[in-house]
Amino acid sequence: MDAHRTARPRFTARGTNLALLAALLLAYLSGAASEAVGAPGGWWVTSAHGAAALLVVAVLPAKRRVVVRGLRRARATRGLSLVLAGLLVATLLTGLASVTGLVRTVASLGILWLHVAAALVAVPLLVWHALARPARLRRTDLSRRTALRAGALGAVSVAGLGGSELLVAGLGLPGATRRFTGSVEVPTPTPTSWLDDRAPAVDGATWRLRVVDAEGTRRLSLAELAGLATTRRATLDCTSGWYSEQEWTGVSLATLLPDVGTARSLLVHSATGYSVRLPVTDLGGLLLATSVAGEPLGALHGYPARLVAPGRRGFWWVKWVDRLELSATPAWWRSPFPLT
Ligand SMILES: Nc1nc2c(c(=O)[nH]1)N[C@H]1C(S)=C(S)[C@@H](COP(=O)(O)O)O[C@H]1N2
Ligand SMILES: [Mo]
Repeated sequence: MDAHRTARPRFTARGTNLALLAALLLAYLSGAASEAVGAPGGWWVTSAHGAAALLVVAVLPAKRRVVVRGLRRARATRGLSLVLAGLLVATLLTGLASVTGLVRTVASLGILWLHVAAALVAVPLLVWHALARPARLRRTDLSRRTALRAGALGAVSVAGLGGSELLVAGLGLPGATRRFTGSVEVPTPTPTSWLDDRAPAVDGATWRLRVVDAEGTRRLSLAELAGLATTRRATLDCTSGWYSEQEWTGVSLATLLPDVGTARSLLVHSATGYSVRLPVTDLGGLLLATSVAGEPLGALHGYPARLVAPGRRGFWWVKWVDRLELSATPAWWRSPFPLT
């Protein structure tokens, strides 16, 4: 028996594929979580996403060798694999463009919007690819050695992230001014709507807000709301990659709904059918705004009333609110992302 084995490469193809899969999983999970965080305390979530992206990059040279060998095999589905590779490279490049701030739009689409879009389109291909070319886990994969290697890679990517942030700041790149969510400041909010829901025509004189609590339903006019108004500074930060800090004037929901009783959540409903559900413990921080920067809300921004949810991402800031309803339903009943 030959005791001498040929020198093994630092990473086997199987090890490379598993490492890349693990890094991508981390990148996807932290990326999805990054879309949900809005309060500054969530900075570590977006930082983890940056570190996961660097992990992916660290595995790429090894993966390139696996790909070059794989392509020689001329499989019928090779085109699909190349499309997947293209989408993932596009995801990395748009991420890099966002971090450096060097490219902010492509064909008038925001760079973070493109980043998320490319990542999402890649998901079905990624699932197919991982199932069609399975790299099976072995017992020995869960060894101390793998754990040490993974830990070292993790430490290197966290250091790399710190280094890249310093570089972006040191070079004075435009990306240095982005918010911890990655969003870029705009002077006024950009009209943004899901599923193309549109401003309904509203006559401010006859419009009424329906407020539903344990006592029943009340109907409040714009004049009645104006009588209770206060002003607060808050940042609207859209997951498509822009943010704007403004003075919002409106009624605190704690004033509108002083007695929550046994209710657990508040449904904030739009005339368009869009809605979100928030925990009642949030009421004190929420505002039903009727003005922004001293002017009544524009039709595209929610006239006559919209939710202001400081510390939450833009999709919570329901526009064209027509009904506030306390209920016993738990707040998590709705997904953290708007699916309706
Ligand atoms: N009714 C309704 N409210 C909505 C939306 C929507 O599509 N419909 N989009 C949300 C999203 S994703 C964002 S970022 C903000 C954008 O507010 P703006 O249009 O005033 O900039 O509104 C939120 N409120
Ligand atoms: Mo948004």
